Amino acid sequence: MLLMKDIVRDGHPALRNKSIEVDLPPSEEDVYLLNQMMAFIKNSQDEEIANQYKLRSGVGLAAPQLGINKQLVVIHFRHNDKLYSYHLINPKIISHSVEKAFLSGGEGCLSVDEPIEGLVVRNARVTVRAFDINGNPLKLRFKGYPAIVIQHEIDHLNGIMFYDYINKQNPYHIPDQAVEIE
Ligand code: K3U
Ligand code: NI
Repeated sequence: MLLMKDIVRDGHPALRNKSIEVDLPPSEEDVYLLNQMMAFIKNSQDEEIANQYKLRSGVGLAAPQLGINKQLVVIHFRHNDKLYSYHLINPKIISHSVEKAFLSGGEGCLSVDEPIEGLVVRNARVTVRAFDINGNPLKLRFKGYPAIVIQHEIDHLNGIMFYDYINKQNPYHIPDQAVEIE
């Protein structure tokens, strides 16, 4: 079972490296890792388990956050009555909207222990190509909050942290026509 001690923190080189593509079909080792990552996220959302093991709650996890530079991501959350639960191999954003969006409360990260103030402006809609845990191709469209989450996770595969996007002069600067997500 993965625990918070397995999550590498800001400053670890794996969070700044570019991750390598995973061979398809995925190896047993990569399937095991994806399943462990999903179990961690589900456990982190279970109040009893999270309290028992002192897990911070998360909606997604990328392999670099375990110190492993492979293109593997899981997301698991409900939004507007729809379940977004995916094991993703080699996910890529293949197109995105011109419109931008940001979470009004900013973003957090399981690899960053302290809250960081400021707005993280991202694409409002993205289309992602990836492979599922069986090696089958997927094409997924995300908008609003799910689009923010998947961009945060794919950024981890490219060595990008959410705070890289925060405007240094004015952390709460809102670009023209960026949509606020509550
Ligand atoms: O956003 C978080 C959350 C947790 C429980 C309920 C609702 C929201 C926690 S932070 C989080 O899930 C990160 C996970 C990370 F760092 F491992 F990738 C993902 C994330 C946070 C905020 C915006 C987008 C993505
Ligand atoms: Ni993160």
